[in-house]
Amino acid sequence: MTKTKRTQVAIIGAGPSGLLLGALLHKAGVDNIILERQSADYVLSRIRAGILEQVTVDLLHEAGVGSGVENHGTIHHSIELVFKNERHPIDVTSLTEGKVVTAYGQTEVTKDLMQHRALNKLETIYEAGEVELHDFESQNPYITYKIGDETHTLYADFIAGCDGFHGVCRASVPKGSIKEYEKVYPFGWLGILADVPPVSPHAIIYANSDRGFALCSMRSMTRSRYYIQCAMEDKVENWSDELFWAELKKRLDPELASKIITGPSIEKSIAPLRSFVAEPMRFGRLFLAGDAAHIVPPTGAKGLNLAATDVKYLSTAFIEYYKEKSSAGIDHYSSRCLKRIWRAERFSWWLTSLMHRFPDTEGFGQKVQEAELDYLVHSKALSKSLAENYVGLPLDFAE
Ligand code: RFL
Ligand code: PHB
Repeated sequence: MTKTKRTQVAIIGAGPSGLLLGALLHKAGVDNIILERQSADYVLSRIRAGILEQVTVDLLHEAGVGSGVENHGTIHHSIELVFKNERHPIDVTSLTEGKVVTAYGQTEVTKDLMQHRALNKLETIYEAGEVELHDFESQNPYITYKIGDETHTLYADFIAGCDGFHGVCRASVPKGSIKEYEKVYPFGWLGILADVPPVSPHAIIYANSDRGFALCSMRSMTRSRYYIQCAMEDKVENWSDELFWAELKKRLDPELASKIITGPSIEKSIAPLRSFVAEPMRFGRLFLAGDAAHIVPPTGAKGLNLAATDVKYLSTAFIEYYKEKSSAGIDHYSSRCLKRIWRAERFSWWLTSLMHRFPDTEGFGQKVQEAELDYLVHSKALSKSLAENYVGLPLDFAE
């Protein structure tokens, strides 16, 4: 038997993009249903982002889910760069006239948004299989999906593709209608999460060393997140906790290395590094948002923040459509987002290129990186450029 439902905006994907879009639309009285392939527990088990720009924190407040980040987030006023075995603080706040970033995990953001959805009795259909999009170039798009063996149909005015890089939405667009730009980096990040105090609770540390990149981050005062650059084909099984901690310490300056508190990992995973943009982000009544449309390498912490600004523009466009009967926001959605996305793509590519060891440049590449880092920490102009991109360019920057 086929079961049918109807909503104003059908959202595919219950990651941060889909959940935040759902919350912003609900606040404005726009009806929405989320279809998610995985279970809620699985979505929460993926350990990803940790650093939120002020724009993202403001959006969480706007959506009515700001109390978690307000009460449990940690404000960062600076970052530190390590190279040639020395630490160099960059005072981000003074370089940006008062701006900060907040350390607060994507897992917590997702949990807060899920709780808000449950509290407001908003429908999220988890474990929806074989999601297929139909007729999104027409006025009457719909989605079919399976729950167990049963096929269901969801009719909607619009479909929001918030289903990440490997989702079904971008893949449903005819090849001739979409252009994809991609760069795959020849290494990955091996990350671990451990219940130990962070070595640097008030600044993320980005380290360039001749053994490769390392990053010291945190989730709270008792939970740390560390990453090291690894070979693309490396496997988690090759890295015991002991090996990981030893390698991390070798990539930091000796004083910092001596302060690292080690402990058993509670999660360990390898992420590939990629830059990717799909253009445009609208196809009739289908709109892509977040990782479904673009990927940045995690250096610079832009992925989740970009997803949040896509969703801000998309929710505003839909709300304008329903409240003011205007399709101006919808028509400008793609070009508005892409301007900001390419700026973040540039920044993430630049910081990735500056901080990692590339197999084809060997000693020369390392020396050039060190010269640029030396220039960066001694030049107010370059430090300011790093700082203003790190905290996030304003939403109306050069619009
Ligand atoms: P997500 O989080 O991938 O969610 C997409 C959801 O869609 C579901 N889905 C489907 N549902 C129904 N039908 C289908 N056919 C479906 N196919 C997929 C998936 O199950 C999933 O639940 O995308 P979204 O919402 O756009 O969010 C994007 C962010 O997750 C991502 O950009 C960030 O995690 C990137 N990122 C970081 N971003 C930051 O802003 N700051 C950071 O500090 C930061 N650190 C990181 C990161 C990403 C990392 N990895 C693992 C790539 C650190 C790492 C290591
Ligand atoms: C993280 O905490 O996971 C994190 C922080 C900064 C980055 C990337 C990831 O640039």
